[in-house]
Formats: sequence, C-alpha cells, structure tokens
Amino acid sequence: MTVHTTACPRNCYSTCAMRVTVEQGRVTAIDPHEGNLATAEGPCLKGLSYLERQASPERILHPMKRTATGAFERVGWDEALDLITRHLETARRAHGPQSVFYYAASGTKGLLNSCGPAFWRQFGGCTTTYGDLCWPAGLEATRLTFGDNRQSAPWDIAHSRLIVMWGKNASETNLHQMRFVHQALERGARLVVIDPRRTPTADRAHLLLQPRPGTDGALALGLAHLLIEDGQVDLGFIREHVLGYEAFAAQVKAWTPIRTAQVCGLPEAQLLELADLMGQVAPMSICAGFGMQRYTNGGQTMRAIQALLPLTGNLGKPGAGWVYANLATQIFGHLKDPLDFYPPEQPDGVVRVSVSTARLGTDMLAQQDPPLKVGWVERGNPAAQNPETPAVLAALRALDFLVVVDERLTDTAREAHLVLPSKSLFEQTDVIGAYWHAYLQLRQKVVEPPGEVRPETEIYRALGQRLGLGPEELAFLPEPDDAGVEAWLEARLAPHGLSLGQLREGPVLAPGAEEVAFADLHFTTPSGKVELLSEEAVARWGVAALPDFTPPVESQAAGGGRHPLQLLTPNTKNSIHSQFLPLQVIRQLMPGPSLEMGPEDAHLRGLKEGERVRVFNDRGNLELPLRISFGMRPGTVAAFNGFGAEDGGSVNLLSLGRETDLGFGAGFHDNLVEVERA
Ligand SMILES: Nc1nc2c(c(=O)[nH]1)N[C@H]1C(S)=C(S)[C@@H](COP(=O)(O)OP(=O)(O)OC[C@H]3O[C@@H](n4cnc5c(=O)[nH]c(N)nc54)[C@H](O)[C@@H]3O)O[C@H]1N2
Ligand SMILES: Nc1nc2c(c(=O)[nH]1)N[C@H]1C(S)=C(S)[C@@H](COP(=O)(O)OP(=O)(O)OC[C@H]3O[C@@H](n4cnc5c(=O)[nH]c(N)nc54)[C@H](O)[C@@H]3O)O[C@H]1N2
Ligand SMILES: [Mo]
Repeated sequence: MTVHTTACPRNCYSTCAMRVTVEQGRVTAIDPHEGNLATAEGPCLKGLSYLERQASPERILHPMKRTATGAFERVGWDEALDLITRHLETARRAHGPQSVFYYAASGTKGLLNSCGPAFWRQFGGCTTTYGDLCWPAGLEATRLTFGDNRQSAPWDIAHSRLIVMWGKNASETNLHQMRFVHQALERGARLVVIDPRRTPTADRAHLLLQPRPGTDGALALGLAHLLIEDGQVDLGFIREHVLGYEAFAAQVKAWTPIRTAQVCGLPEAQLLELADLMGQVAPMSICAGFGMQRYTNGGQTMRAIQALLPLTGNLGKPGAGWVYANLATQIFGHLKDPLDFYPPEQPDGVVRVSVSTARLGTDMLAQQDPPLKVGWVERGNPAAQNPETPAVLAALRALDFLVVVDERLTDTAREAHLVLPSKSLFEQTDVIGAYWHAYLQLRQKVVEPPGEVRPETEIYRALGQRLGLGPEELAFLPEPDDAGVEAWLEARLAPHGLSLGQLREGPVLAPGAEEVAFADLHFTTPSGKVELLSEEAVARWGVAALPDFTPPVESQAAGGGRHPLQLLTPNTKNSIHSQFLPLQVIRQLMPGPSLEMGPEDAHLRGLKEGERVRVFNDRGNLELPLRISFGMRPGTVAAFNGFGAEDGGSVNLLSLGRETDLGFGAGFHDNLVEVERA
C-alpha cells in the first residue's frame, strides 16, 4: 500500500488537493490533503467518485473504429495510427494543413496539454478555435476595469462584513468557498445572493434578489445611482484611483429606482435595501460567478457590477474586492489573451485559421478556404457542451474523418470514425494550476494506464513518427517514460524557482500569489486607475466606453420573442458538465435531467410535478420530467447542462451560437422557450 499526494484536475474552482491510497495497482481510498488551505476538508462527492470512475465499465481501453453499422469495433494501435496518418496526409496534400481542425476544451488541467497545439504547429498549422465557453466575458471585463484578473486568497472573504454572491452558486460549484463564507457569517457578516433561481447558496442569505435574467447590468447601474444620490460613495478613493467617475455618475442619473425596478423585475424596496447595505457595510466582497456573463451583454454587465467596488472604496483591503478569477497560477503562459488566435496571422509564421467556439458548428461549416476535412477532438465534448448542438453535429458529420480522444463514448465520440482512449488523472504526472486559489499542484501518476491506454503525448509521438517528423521536430514532447515526463515538467518549473520535489510534498503557492489583491492600489490599466471609462473597451470590442445596459438579444428583457420563458442551463452539483453523469454513485443522487419551473408558470400551463414536458423553441425540443420549484423566478425555467443523447439530448439543442460582447464567450442564456405537456 502506498499513499500519494495528488490533485483533481477538473475544470472547477476548487481544484482540490487529495491524498490517494494505492493497493495492487488500483486507487482504493481518496482522502483530504490539508496542504491546500482552500480545500483542506477534502474533495466533494465527484472527487470521491474517482474510485468508481477509474475503472468504470464505460471507460475506453483501446482504439475503436466505427463500422458501417455505426457500432464501434476494437482495432490495434498500428491500424488506428495508420488510418489517421493516411487521412491527415491526404487532406494536407489536397487542401493544405488548415483543412485539419483541432478542437480541445476543458476536460483536464495540465501543462502537458500544450503538446496538442505544439503538435499541430509541427504538422504545418491547422484550423482551431478562438474564444471559450466558460468565462471570457468576465475575464475581459475584469482586465479592462482593473488591469488584471487578480483576487485575494480564498480565505480572505472570511474578513468581509458584506458578501454579495452575484450569479454564483458556490454551494454547488465551489463548495469549499462556503466554508469561508460561513466563517464570515459567524462573525456577523451579511450575505446577499443575486440569482433568478433560489439556489442552496441562498440558504443562509439575508437578502435574495431574483432579477429578470440578463438584467444585472441595469441592477448594478441602479445601485450606483442610489449610492451616488445618497452620498454613500468614497469620494477620496474615487479621486485618487478611478477614471471616468463624472461621466459614469452622469450616465447613472437615468437609472432611477423606478426604472431599474421595472427593467429588473424587482421590488424597489429590495434595491434600496441592497444599496444601503453596500453604502454602509464594509468591507464588501463581490463574488461574481459566471451565470450573468453567459449572455450577449455579459461583458458590459460585469463592468457595471465591478463599478460598485471602486465607488464604495472596496478594493485593496482585507475582506474587500472582486472575487471572480485568480490567474496567479497561470505563470506558464497557457491562458491566452482572447485576441491571440484572432486575427489568424501568427507571429511564428504558421498560418492558423480560427473559428468561433461559441458558433462552432456554423463557423466550421462556413470554412471554405480551405474546407475542413479531418477533425481531432480532445478533452472536449462539443456535441453536448457547445451552443447549437444540431449545427455542431452537422459540422462534425461533414468531415471526411473525425478522431476523438476521450475516456468514454461521449456524444462527440459517437460521431467519430476513430476513438482513441485517454488516460485518467491517476495515469500521467502533470502540473496543474487553478482559478480560485493560487496553488500549483502535482497531479501524480499513481497507477499504470489500464488496457492499451496511452497518454496523449505518446499518441502524438507515434503519429508524428508516422508523418515523418524527426526527433528534433518532436522535441516539444517529453521522452516517453515517466522520467521523461518528470524532466519535461522540471524544466518548466525551474525558471520559476519551483521543483517537482516540492510539489510532491504538497500544494505550493504560485510565486506572486497575494493575500489581498491590489493592496498597493496600483492598477495595470492604461491609466493606472480603475477604469470605469475604458477607451480600450471601445477600440477592442466596439462597446460603449462606460458600462451600459442593453438587454440580451434573445430575452424577456428585450421584449421577448416568439417564446415566453427564459431558459437557464446552469451547472449541477453532481457533475462537471458531462463528465460524471454515467457513474452509478452519481445516478443514485440524480437519476436524470429535469426541467425546473415555478408553480405559477406550471399552473398557467396546467402542468404537474413529475409529468413529462416538451421544452421547445424554433431551434429544437427536449422532453424532460417537470419539477416544480418554488425557488424559480416566474417566467424563468432551468435545466442543468451536461446531459446528452442517452438522457434525451443536450440542453444545447435549444441554444444558439452567439458570442458575448467581450472576450468571445458564449451567450448560452440568450434562450427563450415554451413548455407544454409532452
Ligand atoms: N459541481 C460543479 N461545479 C463546477 C462545475 C460543474 O459543472 N459542476 N463547473 C465548473 C465550471 S467550468 C464553471 S464555469 C463554474 C461555474 O460556476 P457558477 O458561476 O457558480 O455556475 P453557473 O451555473 O454557470 O451559474 C451560476 C448561477 O448564475 C445564475 N444565473 C443565470 N443567469 C443569471 C442572470 O441573468 N443573473 C444572475 N444574477 N444570475 C444568473 C444561475 O441560475 C446559476 O445559479 O463552476 C465550476 N464548478
Ligand atoms: N447550455 C450550456 N452549455 C454549457 C454551459 C452552460 O452553462 N450552459 N457551460 C459551459 C462551460 S462553463 C464549460 S467550461 C463547457 C465545458 O465543455 P467541455 O470541456 O467540452 O465539457 P466536459 O463535459 O467537461 O467534457 C470534457 C471531456 O474531456 C474528457 N477528458 C477528461 N480528461 C481527459 C484527458 O485527460 N484527456 C482527454 N483526451 N480527454 C479527457 C472527458 O471525458 C469529457 O468527455 O461547457 C459549456 N456548456
Ligand atoms: Mo466553465
């Protein structure tokens, strides 16, 4: 029996440290690791469910080829690699390397992920994606306002007197944060939750605001109006550290409580109550989630919310500030500026064409020069997770040849001509970062890969050799054995004064990690101040220089459309997107998808708890059991994302590929539907 330090590499705030016990080549226990102070109580149920996931019958253990009947049959690695090589060479010869499409998403964290893009560079280039499904509207808004995505240490929130959980359901998506929130509450802090759904995060809230979806920008401007009118702003801080206050104050004059209440669908009294709290209780932290930036107006919304912090002087102090994303661990340069892949010309001379992640299907189909012929998908499940499933499926089906590297037969893998098995978190060592805390952690190899599983780095080596790439051209890959991987990682850690030995002991704070962000009140914006007014916002994105409010294009706030209900498709407690849903332990808690609707909306349609309903719009429809929830704002319905064809279809059958105003994110929640009995 051996015990190892490792960490969960899923795309999740918490990124927990774990201690795993290995017996006879298998992980038999998963325990907390106190070295990560942000996650010291240990992983959530998903983390514990790796005990099942590592050897789930769903796991793919060898290459598989799709046959004429659509079934998959086992093939050897040689046959698989020869087949891929033939298709890649044919496409490159006939149409150029950009006829090969490379797609990677958020399946696992790790420095070795960079080997994928490096391989396709050696291939001569490819077509890939720009933008991201997750958080870019908020990241870019933060960069424009404060200069950088920095935040105080996770535990700093325990010093707050006022915590605003804005469009974040931390109880389910970042449950370790709630420990620090509870510490603050025990010291007498106030908690405000702003979400059209009453989530478990609101259980201990003093105030819950359930605005009309996509109107948070208006809400923030209305709060700013009240703070300014009532003289509850920190003029000293504003004078020293804020650019554009006068213009902003003039603009928010129009956001009277009456107008704001109307646009947001909230009682005026709630606005006044929240403005008073913000004006009188300090320090305040605004914990912004990703929910309200999944709209076409998401970037400007985030800028408007951010403005409330400098107005009230809540920056650079313990217990105060903007808690959105902490990029302190991104020291290896793997988080790209959103403009890096756009426009396509690259400084290294390799032409990389890119299509929009948000509009993946339609953009892929529109690609003519050259048309896309061969596709490679790794670490992603675009057939379920990207907007507009029908267009994504059409684009994948239009390819001559599609390769998917995954642990299991996802909706995307089922479209592939060839599926290659991928390693699990226990089967290759890598260094991972995080985006809530600032720990660098080792995701250790603790068992050998089962069956014929090979890590991606080895798949790329074998393919590169077949394509005639020599050792020098493949030097970006680690040497094939464990020592090679360790040397590769060591070489990347060393320039930062870090070593694998250190990480093997436990999590290490990234150099530059801060207890309190922006403590020196130096902001890395063009003016060196917090920019309420941003010329860069105008130049880069064509939005107004000041944060303003325009309703999301497909929303009740914009006057509605052909269908009356706003569909939210948030993340669920029991899975990371589509990744944990096949597991039995998860299914026991959440047998399948459902549609949540408030009692008024159900009554209007004569619908009852538990019956099957059809959720539809002009783009598609989905049949789900109905759950009546008293926590839903009237006119709003919700279904968790992550489920796929086996459960009746992805929620993205109903969404449309639309980019956010900033950062090339996806406007998933610009989505109106109707519901009827199935
Ligand atoms: N358990 C679990 N944890 C996860 C994940 C997971 O899938 N499962 N995914 C990880 C990833 S990749 C991400 S991006 C994060 C996301 O973490 P969160 O930001 O917490 O989650 P979301 O579900 O995107 O949205 C949060 C809330 O926004 C609300 N919302 C929707 N529209 C609006 C609006 O117009 N205004 C306001 N104020 N709120 C709105 C939703 O109802 C939802 O409760 O979680 C990470 N952690
Ligand atoms: N409607 C709607 N859709 C959404 C969202 C929403 O709020 N609403 N949220 C969006 C968000 S925030 C995100 S982050 C995206 C997530 O989008 P994706 O990243 O595409 O989603 P996952 O379901 O996590 O799929 C990742 C895949 O990677 C595989 N994988 C895991 N580890 C490895 C590995 O080591 N190697 C390889 N090759 N594969 C691996 C997993 O098995 C899984 O199939 O979904 C987005 N989709
Ligand atoms: Mo995400």
